[in-house]
Amino acid sequence: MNKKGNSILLIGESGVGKTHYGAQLLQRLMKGDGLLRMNGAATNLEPFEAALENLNEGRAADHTATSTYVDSVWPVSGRDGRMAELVWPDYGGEQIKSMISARRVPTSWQERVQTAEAWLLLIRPQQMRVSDDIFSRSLVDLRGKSVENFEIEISDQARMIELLQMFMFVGSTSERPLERPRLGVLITCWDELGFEGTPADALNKRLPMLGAFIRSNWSQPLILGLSALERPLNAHDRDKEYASRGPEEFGYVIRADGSRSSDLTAPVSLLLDCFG
Ligand SMILES: Nc1nc2c(ncn2[C@@H]2O[C@H](COP(=O)(O)OP(=O)(O)OP(=O)(O)O)[C@@H](O)[C@H]2O)c(=O)[nH]1
Ligand SMILES: [Mg+2]
Repeated sequence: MNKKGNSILLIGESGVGKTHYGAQLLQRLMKGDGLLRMNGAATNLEPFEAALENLNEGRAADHTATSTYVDSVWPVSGRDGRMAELVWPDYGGEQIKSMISARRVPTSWQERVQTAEAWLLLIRPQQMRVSDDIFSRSLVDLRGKSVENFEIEISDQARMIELLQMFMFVGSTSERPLERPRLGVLITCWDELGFEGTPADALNKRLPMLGAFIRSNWSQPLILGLSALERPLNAHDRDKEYASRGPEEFGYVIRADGSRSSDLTAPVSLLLDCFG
């Protein structure tokens, strides 16, 4: 068992669903009916247990404090009995935002980038702004606009690309297309997208520049959809049906071919080579 080999660098800005996925994943690992199951004592479960308490009552969990960074260590085994120690983090997503704006990767993050076996990028298209340009609006519509009215800022797609490039630099990845670290892209909150098709189609349609960047830099990116909750929950009002059926009855993954699976452990199992 090699810790270095099995840590996943979870990359996601605030509000993409890191904590809710972590909580649901932890519960599925404990239940043990998916591709991966918990096999031993896990540590540092507090952030996920707190989120699960809320989900059990049919409520959404809180936003994670900006400065938090917790590595939870989960001993897992696959169907064939192979074991691994999965390092699953929870952190305040603003850390990602500040790395992009400061163009600086703190030492603690440099180490995570360099030692991770795989990177898992969580993206929630509904919260990414896609600005108007000549591809989304005709020139006639854009012509009348005064330049002074525009606040010049880098688009959300470009920010994510910037971040990946910073991590690629820090991780000294020089060969192209990249095989290592493996890259997984999870399109989160799939239920709110209302998209029929494969996750790769969704990425290319909603965020074409980011999709093109990923395709041209990684040889085999794994692009999946995820709805950790299956429906929107509120932090204050209880969803009684959710509470009575239990959060374990909810949540799904959209596989690369567009089919749906209730096994929330599948993305991790597919990403980690030791289960491949
Ligand atoms: N509709 C829907 N909403 C979801 C899903 N997963 C999470 N959410 C909502 O998305 C919001 C953000 O989820 P979090 O898990 O707290 O996001 P986070 O990435 O941990 O954010 P920070 O802690 O701020 O970094 C919450 O209000 C959740 O209710 C989902 O599968 N479907
Ligand atoms: Mg969180």
